[in-house]
Amino acid sequence: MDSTFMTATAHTNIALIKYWGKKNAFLNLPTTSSLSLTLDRFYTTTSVSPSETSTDTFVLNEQVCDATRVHTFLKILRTQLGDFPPLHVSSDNHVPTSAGLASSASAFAALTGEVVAYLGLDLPKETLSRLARRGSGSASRSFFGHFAVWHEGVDDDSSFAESLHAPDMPIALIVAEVSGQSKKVGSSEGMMRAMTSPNYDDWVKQSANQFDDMTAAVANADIEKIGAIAENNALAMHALNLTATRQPFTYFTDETQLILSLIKDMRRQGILAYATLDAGPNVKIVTTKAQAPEIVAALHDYLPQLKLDVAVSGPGITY
Ligand code: 2P0
Repeated sequence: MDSTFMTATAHTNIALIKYWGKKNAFLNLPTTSSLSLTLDRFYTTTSVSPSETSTDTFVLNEQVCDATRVHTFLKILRTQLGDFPPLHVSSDNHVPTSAGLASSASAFAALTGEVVAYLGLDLPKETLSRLARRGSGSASRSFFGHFAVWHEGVDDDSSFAESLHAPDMPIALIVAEVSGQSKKVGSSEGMMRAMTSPNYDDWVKQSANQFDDMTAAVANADIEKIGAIAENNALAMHALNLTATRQPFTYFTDETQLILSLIKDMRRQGILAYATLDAGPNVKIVTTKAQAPEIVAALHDYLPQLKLDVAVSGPGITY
């Protein structure tokens, strides 16, 4: 074990082509491949050391937690990496829990990278992504800077993420924090309900086409096209929630709808602004670094209480 690897830092990511459904819940194999942008502003730092007790212990933002998901995940890592003694895990989330950004992506990526480094193992990021996937699907994409793809795969070995090796581009993502409330339907539950929509199979097919179109748009650094495809993909995902045959639901609030219509108005005025939404009511706006201040100002005029953050492309995991 190499205790000189003290801390791993992983950034969160926003899916531009979404993961919204599992074909194998035990292995966390998704029904679609997904594609994401890693963000600079939001990240998790994690360090591990030997536990002072006979069990794994976990401290998050300096508070002791009984995080079942972390304990379960450490058991999975022991089956995959070989047994290791109980660990003390200390994490700090620099992802405001109220920002509507999945802290589970950066959290499980940082934890995976840190444990593997602590054990003195040198594994490629693709292998780390496979391991992290078992903790939280979106974590598989958080090892890579800029753009990443997670290939759905057909089994544990073939479902992993890798860098998209995209050109640099002046893309920005504005996070509009609509609600500080915790999610009313968790992601795993939301996905299960969405899969009962009669439109689900069509969405899977459409997503595969959009994945190819998005890959081309990213290679061409075509931010307008990236935004347009991302918005379409996200709205189709949220339509599945509404049309679920078992417990249909929506994450949207009136304020979400208002922001979506303001974004449309901005587009009519020639501003590059497209929305994407995850498992909550907050809206993330794909735009350019140059146009972000104008969009922030316009939203602030309409909704002075709305909390707005501008993020740009972030790095992969660091130690
Ligand atoms: C995504 N989301 O691709 C999608 C879009 C939210 C909406 O991945 O069940 O916390 O732990 O694998 O990764 C959020 O779900 O779900 C998510 P689990 P996760 O980013």
